[in-house]
Amino acid sequence: MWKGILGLGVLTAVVAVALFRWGGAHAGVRAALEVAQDAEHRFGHHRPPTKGSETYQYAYPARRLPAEAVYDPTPPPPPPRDRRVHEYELVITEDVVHEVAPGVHMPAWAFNGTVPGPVLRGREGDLMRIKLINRGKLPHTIHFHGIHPAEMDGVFELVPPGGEFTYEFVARPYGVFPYHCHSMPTNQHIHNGLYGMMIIDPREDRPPMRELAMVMSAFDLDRDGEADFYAWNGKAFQYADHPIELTVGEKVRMYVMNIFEEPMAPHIHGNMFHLIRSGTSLKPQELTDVLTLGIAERAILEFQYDSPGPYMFQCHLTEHMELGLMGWFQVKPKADRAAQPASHAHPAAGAGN
Ligand SMILES: [Cu+2]
Repeated sequence: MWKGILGLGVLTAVVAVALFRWGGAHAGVRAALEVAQDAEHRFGHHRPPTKGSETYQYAYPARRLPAEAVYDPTPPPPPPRDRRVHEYELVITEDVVHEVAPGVHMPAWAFNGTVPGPVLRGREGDLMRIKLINRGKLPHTIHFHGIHPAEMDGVFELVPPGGEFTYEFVARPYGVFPYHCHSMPTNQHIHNGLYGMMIIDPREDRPPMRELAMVMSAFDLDRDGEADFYAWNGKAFQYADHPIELTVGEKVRMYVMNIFEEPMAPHIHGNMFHLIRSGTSLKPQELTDVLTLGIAERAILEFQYDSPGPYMFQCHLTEHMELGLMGWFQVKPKADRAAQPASHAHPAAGAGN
């Protein structure tokens, strides 16, 4: 009987302790809630607006960039292997009206009229011959990253207004490289839009994939030292307005580059990518879903989606994302693609491409 009384006592004590603890925890939660409610009450109406939101707030889908204004993310294909010289002409103008976000225009300086400039492509060991024509009012240059002689470095040899200069160098090594103006003040020349991506392929092509070239940058419209818009390929939200269509199982190779003076963190949703830093290797170094790129850093991301639907790709710095550095991959089921030629016969189908 004593055992029974003792057991009941122990049980009562355990229940009492548990009840006390539960009550204590509950009181703790209540206290925390009260603090939070108090803070909400005192500061809730005085939260600072998201930076840049007075200039522009994205409201999908009320405002859209016209389809024809979207920067085509498809780079030129790898050049034929028997073409040993890769020639480009880049014309700088300073009076380009650049639609940096739907309905928001800014005066830009541009290579061939677009921000970023065109993607240049060559092959390791081949000659790159790039003619710069300066149609602006200021001296400009082109500085390429990669290995080349000092006189082709595009820093000291300013090209005057109305002038021309042809840069020649043997493309090496293979990888992904920025090119940009290097006139002083350089941050102004770059920030105004004078930058682009150069892809140098290895002698043996990488495995064929759907390719995307994506430059990350930002725009400070009111010149207060804070960027107002961040963008993939020069236009905030353009791939949100016009998602990039992919297909389930389609292998994708995305070349990414950061040309702004803040870190960028490219991130794809619902997936992982094989990472090749700087594009200077044939083998991925890592499987991940986010990467930090310092200024002028770049990489190749390779991935494929296994299930259909919309997936965001963004800069993981939330302010960058909210001010434009986001977009969507619209991943279609495989069947869509297979069914298309039969159900929507295209006039050009069978024309040899
Ligand atoms: Cu310049």
